[in-house]
Amino acid sequence: STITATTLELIGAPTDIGASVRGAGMGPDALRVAGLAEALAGQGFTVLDRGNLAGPATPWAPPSNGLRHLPEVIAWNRSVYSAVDAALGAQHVPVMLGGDHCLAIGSISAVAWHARQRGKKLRVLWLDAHSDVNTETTSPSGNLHGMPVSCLLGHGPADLTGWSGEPAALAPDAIRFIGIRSVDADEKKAIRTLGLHVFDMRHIDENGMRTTMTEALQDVDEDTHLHVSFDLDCLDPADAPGVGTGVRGGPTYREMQLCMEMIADTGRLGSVDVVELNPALDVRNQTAEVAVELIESLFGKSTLVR
Ligand code: B3U
Ligand code: MN
Ligand code: MN
Repeated sequence: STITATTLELIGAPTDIGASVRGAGMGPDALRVAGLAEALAGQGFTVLDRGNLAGPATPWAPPSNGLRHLPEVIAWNRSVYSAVDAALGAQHVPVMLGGDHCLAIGSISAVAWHARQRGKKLRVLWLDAHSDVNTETTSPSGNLHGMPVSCLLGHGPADLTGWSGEPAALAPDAIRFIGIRSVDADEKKAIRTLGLHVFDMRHIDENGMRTTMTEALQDVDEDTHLHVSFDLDCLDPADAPGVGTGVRGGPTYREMQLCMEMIADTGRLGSVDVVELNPALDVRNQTAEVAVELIESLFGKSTLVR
């Protein structure tokens, strides 16, 4: 697999600016404490830990015009965009350590720009309990971590769309949602209207993770840049309690391991987000440790021989 010759860049984005619960800003360091860099280096990768990006503090202000902390969310995403852009420009694989999921706007916008430059098709796997496809008019909370998909599809606030150089960073059929089980009423409408490909928990329960991932990875080929946006609340809270908005009934540790292994098997993984880890709510850093083990599998630990 081509991935073995790869340099990985860990990019910390320590903020809870788009979240509904505080604490995700401690995510990058919790992943470091759990040994992420050492684990990946142990797999034979060159790992560059770029440290943590800087950005504005979280004011914890109420929403304004349906959006909380919009200027600060823009500032953090600008930093994420330039760090991910630089990593991809150096032919490295960026691993953005959140932070909350609003940061995927900057991350995936940079990925979309580079994929287009390289003449690659982009496939995004959105591993999440939530569909994150609210807008400022539909969001029940105003929290931007519930809106990144809309922004990437070109339907968010003007200041958070168009960053990839196109009106939409993603076409609706470039994204696959896995593990979804908490969708607001207006999000359901958006999913139907846009024709988004959602593999929800019922689908996984009825068909199993193996079939689900075979479907989600269909048409991924040598011309595909694969991006994984891993919201840790995708996992069942029994395995991953350290998240701000856990939802019962998610994939188990074992199911998620298979999900990651099947992604690794494609050999097309080009960029990753690891978001919504909330150490303030975790139990002895267990969720960070689970995340490290799953990321090891995502980068091929169980299958590559060296
Ligand atoms: N859909 C709700 C809840 C939510 C979305 N993402 C997370 N929570 N983590 C919202 O606020 O948009
Ligand atoms: Mn999310
Ligand atoms: Mn979520």
